[in-house]
Amino acid sequence: MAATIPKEQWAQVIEQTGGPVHYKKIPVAQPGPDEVLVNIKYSGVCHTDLHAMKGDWPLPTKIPLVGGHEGAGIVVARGELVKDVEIGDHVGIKWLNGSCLSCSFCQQSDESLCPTPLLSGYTVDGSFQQYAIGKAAHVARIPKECSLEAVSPILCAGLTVYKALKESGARPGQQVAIVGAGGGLGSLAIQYAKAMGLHAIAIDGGEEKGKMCKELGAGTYIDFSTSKNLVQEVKAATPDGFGPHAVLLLAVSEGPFQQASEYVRSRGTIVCVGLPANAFLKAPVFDTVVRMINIKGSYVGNRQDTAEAIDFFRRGLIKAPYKVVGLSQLQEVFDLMEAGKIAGRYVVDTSK
Ligand code: 8ID
Ligand code: ZN
Repeated sequence: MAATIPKEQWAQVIEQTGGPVHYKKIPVAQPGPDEVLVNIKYSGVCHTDLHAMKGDWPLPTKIPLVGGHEGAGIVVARGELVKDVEIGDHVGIKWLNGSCLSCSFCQQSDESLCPTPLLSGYTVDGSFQQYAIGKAAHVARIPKECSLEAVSPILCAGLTVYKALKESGARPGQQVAIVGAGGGLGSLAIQYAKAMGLHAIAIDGGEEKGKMCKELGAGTYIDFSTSKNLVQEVKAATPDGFGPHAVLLLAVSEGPFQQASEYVRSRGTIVCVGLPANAFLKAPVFDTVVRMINIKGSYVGNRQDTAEAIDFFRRGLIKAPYKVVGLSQLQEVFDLMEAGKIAGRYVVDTSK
């Protein structure tokens, strides 16, 4: 057992859908037989956390709710069935907190498709607190050489874009358009794309995000807020003018989901990742058929994808910018996020 586990802790609690978050003291939970208690040190703030607070999706959250699913910390207690996670291990609380491990999806390691998942910061309390519970089978294993603050955004943003790039089928040397490239997922997508030998065409709005995308390694930056002809510009950014082999849709607005089929290359793949509220996908059937366009979704990743995404980070291949603020400032981060003013990721420090 770790030296001291307090009875109470600081947390950010959503008391009603729509928000805001309340910074207050709540009890520390005890892990069940197959669970670990993690002293969360840092947690990235994902746009999903804002969707959860606002009630954007057709899936209700638990209320009251402690959000957060990019929590990096240290195991301080474990249930009696847990054998392969030790007290003192560095682990991550990710979106998929637990799954049944026995349905036909879990059996094939498609855990994110489990019909009875536990979702951190959504259906179970997540990482915007100092002590969070995770199912031992699902906590991400974090090597001790990784900085806990820098690795935290990998636990959702990094994992998700790494998986989406794999799902896109794009091969080294090919072009991938990243829509929403200046956000949390996008900034990491540029880095993973580069590490995987892909050329990134970054699309987002504003000069600050443009500068960041170029610094992260995007060959081209297209500003959707000023572009006169985005479709033309995306195609022109590919050597033969036929458009990118893949498109990662990470934006939190519906427009780009309708537009991607206009610039994706024939036989190319559009991967939907962003989850704007009440949004629908639309593409012309004619183009989809005669240009053999693939349109698919990608949803986080499994435990193996998690280990791989973290290993890219451990090897020093993934360096995306993040800003650290206190957990007490979470509402301010949500306000900036809502206004589209965050370039990269914010990480909250649970000690402040
Ligand atoms: O597993 C999944 N599929 C998964 C995992 C994690 C997150 C999905 N998500 C979802 C989130 O719920 C959210 O809907 O991905 C979306 C992006 O999350 P994020 O990266 O954490 O959000 P952000 O940091 O706010 O970045 C969004 C970016 O989109 C840009 C914004 O400027 C911002 O930089 N953007 C928008 I809004 N409209 C755009 C447009 N028309 C656009 N960029 C280009 N074109
Ligand atoms: Zn997330």
